[in-house]
Amino acid sequence: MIIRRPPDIASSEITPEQVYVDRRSFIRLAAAGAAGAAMTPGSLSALGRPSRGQQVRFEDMESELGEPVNSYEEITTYNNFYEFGTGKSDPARNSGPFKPKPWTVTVEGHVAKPGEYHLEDFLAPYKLEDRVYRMRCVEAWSVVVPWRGFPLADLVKRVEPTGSAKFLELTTVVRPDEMVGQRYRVLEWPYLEGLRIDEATNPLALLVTGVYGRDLPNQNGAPLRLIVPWKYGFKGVKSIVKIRFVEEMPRNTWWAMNAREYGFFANVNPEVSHPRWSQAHERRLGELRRRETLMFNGYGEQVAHMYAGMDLHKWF
Ligand SMILES: Nc1nc2c(c(=O)[nH]1)N[C@H]1C(S)=C(S)[C@@H](COP(=O)(O)O)O[C@H]1N2
Ligand SMILES: [Mo]
Repeated sequence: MIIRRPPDIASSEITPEQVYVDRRSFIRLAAAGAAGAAMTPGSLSALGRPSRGQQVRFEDMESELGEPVNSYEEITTYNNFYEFGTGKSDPARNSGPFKPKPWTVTVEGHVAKPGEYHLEDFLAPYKLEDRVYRMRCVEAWSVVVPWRGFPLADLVKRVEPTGSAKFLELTTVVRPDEMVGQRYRVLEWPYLEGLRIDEATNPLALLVTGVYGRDLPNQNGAPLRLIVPWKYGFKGVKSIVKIRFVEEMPRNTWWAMNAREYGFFANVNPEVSHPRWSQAHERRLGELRRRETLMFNGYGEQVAHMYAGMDLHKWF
């Protein structure tokens, strides 16, 4: 039997999605309704971007590379979230009983201002933005998503890391009663992920609370998840309960599981194959053709400098 929790907003309100677009948002209109269609890859030029106060439908947005967003349906029915099962449709099917409210987030470790917060208090200082990001899964599929969230950098700044804080470790909740996949040891629970502190403060790294202008559905990591668009999708840890500032590189889940196949950095790199398949191409959800995978998922301009001098074949 399929048990699904009703969404936060009635489905009658979902289409068309309206959003009050802010100038800081990394979103732009599709050529159809926009002023200019020519965009240089990766540029954040204002050309073709909506002006402040303009009402925009999420369906009409594009990524920086001019790719249309995937549908809400695609984004919320084809997921990886092993806490709810290993199949792509398992998270949507099995996450109904999960309760993302109330929620507590703990910030601890090498920071001047640690704390334990109700989610509402945790989020209060930050301004949410809508940003269209491409996501590339290590399994060679990709999806373009209008996420809603705020830069992880804003949080890092706020909690005042000490000199010993070299990495962040972010941890998913453990609730086998509500997360049927956690009753099996397919992975070590809790799922955890890590970023180096410079990666965590890169303006692209986003703490996400919503998609398509709505609260995250359970299958996408309600109520709080990470999105690091230049890295493989598994870095985007879902349903976060703890953010710890540490001195040592955290042993993230997939690396701990299989160090030969998954590394700590997990930067999207078409030149470094996974041991069992090439990473040179990808299939966008909703398309049949193969697309070429771009270095750093197309975000090189904003992130390549962080890895200058590193051997990316060794640090994959
Ligand atoms: N806690 C947790 N977070 C997770 C996963 C998971 O299994 N458990 N899967 C990861 C993988 S492999 C991917 S590709 C993305 C998928 O995010 P999406 O379902 O929103 O597209 O979530 C990541 N975050
Ligand atoms: Mo993934």
